[in-house]
Amino acid sequence: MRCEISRIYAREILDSRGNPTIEVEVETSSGVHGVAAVPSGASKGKAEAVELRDGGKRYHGLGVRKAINSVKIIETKLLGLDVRKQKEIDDIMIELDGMENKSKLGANAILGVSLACAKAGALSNKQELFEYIGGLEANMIPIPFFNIINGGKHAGNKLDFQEFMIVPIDFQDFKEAVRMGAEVYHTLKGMLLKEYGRSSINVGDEGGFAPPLENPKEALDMIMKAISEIGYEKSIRVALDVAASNFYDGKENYMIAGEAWAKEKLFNYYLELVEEYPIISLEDPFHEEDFEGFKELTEKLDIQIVGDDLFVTNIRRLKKGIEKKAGNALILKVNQIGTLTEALETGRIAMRNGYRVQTSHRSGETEDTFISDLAVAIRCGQIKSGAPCRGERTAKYNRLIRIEERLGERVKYPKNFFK
Ligand code: 2PG
Ligand code: MG
Repeated sequence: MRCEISRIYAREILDSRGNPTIEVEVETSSGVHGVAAVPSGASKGKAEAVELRDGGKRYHGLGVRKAINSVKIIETKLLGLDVRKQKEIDDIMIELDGMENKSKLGANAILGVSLACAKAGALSNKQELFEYIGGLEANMIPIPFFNIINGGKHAGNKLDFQEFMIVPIDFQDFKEAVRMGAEVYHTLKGMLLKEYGRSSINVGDEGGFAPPLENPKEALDMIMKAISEIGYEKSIRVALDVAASNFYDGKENYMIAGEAWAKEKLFNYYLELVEEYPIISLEDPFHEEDFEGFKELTEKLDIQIVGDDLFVTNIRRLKKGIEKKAGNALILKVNQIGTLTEALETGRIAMRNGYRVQTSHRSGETEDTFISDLAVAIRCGQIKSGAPCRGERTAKYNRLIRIEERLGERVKYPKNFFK
């Protein structure tokens, strides 16, 4: 099949928050179309690659017409290239942009093209996307991290911690993990309704409930109650994304429920939480420049400590973290860095250095399910894609159900990741 890129074009579509985002189509000479839509974060790391937005009145400044224009510029450089030459394609775009943070053409424009090329490449080869990226080894279904209570920048409540997740660690197959997640989600819904009334079952950006709570322990208690009500104490654990940069005052304190907490107080609070609740993973426990804080907590606790804003899927920042022994896991978000090639390389470096990798969505998502295939392709064993609710979140989990079916006998599950 002829695989030369014959056309690249982009359009403005809406993301799950109702903000515009870019969708890119890559067409090849044999008529194959690869389509990819780009997600967008709300609690972004400062060192993330930059999204190009229009400014002005249209869409409150969030329009992506400038990024669409960038795609036109990119098209002129990529026409005629074999769409399967992913690294070459990504390198051309990196060079064309020329900025460390991709602010010239926009990481949203670049990523859209990068992912759409990968999809067109897979279609050209008549392969599933996960096989195309990961080869025959791509057979591990990730453990889902369901974010069932939302706080921080993802909700209108007073919870400072951003994500309260449940993690099925003991399941027969992915379908069952999804069922367990959904059952706890609905049990929790009933309990919140009873305890806090109707307003407590409103949902946040990632489909989790946003109850009128302030204290992280209250949220965890509700989750534990729901887990035990349904009898899953043995097979479900909990995980937090604190997203601490969002309530760091920029000097020395963390503002929690209106009070200034020194770092030591927060540190000790984590020890207490891990003691009291079956927490297996803590993401962004300290602000994004506190490599030292991550290191101390990783030394102290025998659980997964994940760097999100800390590493921003950036090779340079990850290497610094590895050197400083900060954290023991990387969140992998393709739009934090802007090309598939770089994201894969960051993931590889993490794994090579004994760090775990968790593939992740953004709070502003689309129906695109690229990350489901990516998680399987790199065999990272973990994915977080929000609650088992809302189309843009369930799209990812549903794609994994289909991939699992497709893999048949070849399917593998991560063993002994979490106890
Ligand atoms: C996070 C993400 C995704 P956002 O902090 O991990 O859950 O949030 O996309 O808003 O950065
Ligand atoms: Mg995070």
